Amino acid sequence: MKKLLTTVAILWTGAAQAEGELQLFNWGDYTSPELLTKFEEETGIKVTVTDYDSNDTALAKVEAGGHGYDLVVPSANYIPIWREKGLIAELDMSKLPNHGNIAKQWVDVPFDPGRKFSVPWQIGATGIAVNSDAYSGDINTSAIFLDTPEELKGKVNVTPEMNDIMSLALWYVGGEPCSENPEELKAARDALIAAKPNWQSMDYGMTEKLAANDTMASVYWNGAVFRANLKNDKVQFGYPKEGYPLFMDSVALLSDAQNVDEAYKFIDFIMVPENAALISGYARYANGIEGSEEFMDEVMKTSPMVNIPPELAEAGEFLPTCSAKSLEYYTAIWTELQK
Ligand code: N2P
Repeated sequence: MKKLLTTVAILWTGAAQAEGELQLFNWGDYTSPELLTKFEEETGIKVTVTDYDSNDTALAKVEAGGHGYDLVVPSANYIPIWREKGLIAELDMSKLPNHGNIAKQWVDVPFDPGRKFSVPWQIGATGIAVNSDAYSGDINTSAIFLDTPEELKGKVNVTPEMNDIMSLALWYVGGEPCSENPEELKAARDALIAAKPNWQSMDYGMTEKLAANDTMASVYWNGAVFRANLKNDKVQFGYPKEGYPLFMDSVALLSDAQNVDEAYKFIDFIMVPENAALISGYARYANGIEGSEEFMDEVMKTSPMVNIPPELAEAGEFLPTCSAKSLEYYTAIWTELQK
C-alpha cells in the first residue's frame, strides 16, 4: 500500500501543473514533435500547430482575423510588416528569463533591434536542390530554374515564397532585391515568365519528394534539402553565385493571442540551448541560441548544407523589407506568374 501511495504521489507531482493550450502558426514541417512533447511534459500545455507555406499566406490569414493563433514565425524581412500593422505585440521581458541566451549577433538585428518583438527560431539560406543522378553540371546557380538545363526540364519545383523567388530572379538579371527600377523588374519578370513552362510545380512541401526522386530539382531551403540528403545522398544543395537570400525566421506573439501566459512559456522554452537544439535537429537549420551547438549531432556541425562554404558565402544576403512601391511590382509579377 505504501508503495502504491508513493507511486501515486510521484505521478501526481509529475503531472502537468499549468494545464492549458497554445496555438502555434508555423511553416509546414518546421516544428520538432520532440520539442512539443518535451514542452507539454514540462508545462502541461498542449501545443496545436497549424501550417502555412509562405510569409504572404500567413500574413493574409492573420490579417483577415478570427484565426485563433497565439504565435507566428515570420521571416526577418516580414517582421517590420507585422509590426507596422499592429499584428504582433511587444514582448514583456520580465516573462522571458532566457532572453539573454540569444546569441549576441542576433540581438540587435535591423528587423527588430533589441529583440523586443521576436526571438530566433531558425536561420538558413534559400538555394537550389538538385538530384545529381538527373544533372551533373554546376548547381550553384539560379540558371537551374531560370534557364533550366535540358536534363531538368519539366522536373523543377519552385517554392511559393514571393520574396525569395523575386530576389533570386532580380539577382540573376543583374538587379537587386526590392528593386523599384522598372527595367530590372521587367527583366526579372521576363526571366520568370519564360522559365515557367520548364517547371514541374510551385509547391511548398518538397523534402519527401526530393528524397523519393519524385522531384529532381527545386528552389528550396538548405535545412529541408539537408533532410532529404540524409535519406538520399543524391540530393545536393546549390548556393546561387548570382545572389541568394539568407533568412532568419523568428517567433512573435500575436496581438490578439488568447493564450498569452502559455505563449510566454513557449517563447522562453525555445531559448533554452537544449531545446533550440531540438528545433535544429528536426528541421536541420542553424538557430540563434548561444550554446545550442553542443547539443546537436555531428552532421549539423560539419555539413556544407548547414554551414555555408566560405567561397559561396559572399553571394548570400538577408533580404531587406521592400518598399510599398516595389511590393506593388512584386505582386503584379507574382500574380501573372500564378496564371
Ligand atoms: C522549410 C521552411 C523554411 C522556411 N520547411 C523558410 N523561411
